[in-house]
Amino acid sequence: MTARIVVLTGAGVSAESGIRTFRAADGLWEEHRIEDVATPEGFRADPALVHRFYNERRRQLVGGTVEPNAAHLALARLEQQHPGGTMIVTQNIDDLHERAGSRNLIHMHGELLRMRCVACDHLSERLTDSSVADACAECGGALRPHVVWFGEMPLDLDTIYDALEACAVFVAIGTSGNVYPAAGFAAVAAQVGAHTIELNLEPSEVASTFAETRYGPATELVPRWVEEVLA
Ligand code: BJW
Ligand code: ZN
Repeated sequence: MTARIVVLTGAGVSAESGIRTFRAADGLWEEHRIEDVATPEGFRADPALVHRFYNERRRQLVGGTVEPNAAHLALARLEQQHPGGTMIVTQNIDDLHERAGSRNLIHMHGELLRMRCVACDHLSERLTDSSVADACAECGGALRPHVVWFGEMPLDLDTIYDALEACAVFVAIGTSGNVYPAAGFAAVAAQVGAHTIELNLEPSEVASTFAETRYGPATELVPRWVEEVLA
């Protein structure tokens, strides 16, 4: 079924679960240079550093200290109960949407709990620390986190643009609008006549491209908006 509601989520949807965002004053980019940990060049220069950066974040997911919050749960309920179809496109590499029950889900920037072979692209599940010594089970090649770094192509873009071009409602939740192509999705949806809504703690960089904006914590705004849609 074509998804008539497309939901784009960013780090803000997981913030209240205890996962740090990128660009806040206490965000991940305050402690790490983007060039070092989120580019293919950074990985080539110091793969051990990049493995450590993602290991720390993976431990948070696997250790059971973070749980889906009311926003993730409301979005899963929307998918189950909205007859028109819902697709979630998340920029997040955590697994909180699937743990909340969402199934029609695209991880456009990859997944922290998977590794990818640099030689043959084979994907494998990873729940423990990774290192430069790890080798692909298929071909013996080196493994890297299955995440999309700057300068790399985001995943499943054809499916995402098909959904954007057919949607009636586009909602962006907890994303700062700094990173493209995701920051341009609202403009694409508006172009085809969709109603566009931004739900965020504060106006994003692309707030002016939305028809409707609401500001506050995701755990309050998202359940309220889902109630309205399902009413
Ligand atoms: C709350 C809240 C609460 C807090 N409740 N809200 C010039 C123009 C246009 C594009 C480019 C350009 N120069 C370069 C580019 C392309 C580049 C790009 O966009 N660069 C910009 C910096 C300008 N993009 C790319 O390279 C992408 N690929 C691409 O374009 O491919 C095409 C191509 C490739 C090659 C050749 C030719 C074409 C790839 C981008 C990959 C991004 N990867 C990362 C890391 C992933 C792995 C990891 O997690 O480590 O993805 S970067 C990081 O940013 C991560 C995130 O998914 C992404 C977005 O961040 P997000 O989610 O918005 O988080 P924050 O922290 O920024 O914001 C949080 C928000 O939440 C805030 O607004 C808060 O207010 C809010 N919030 N608490 C509600 N409780
Ligand atoms: Zn391989």
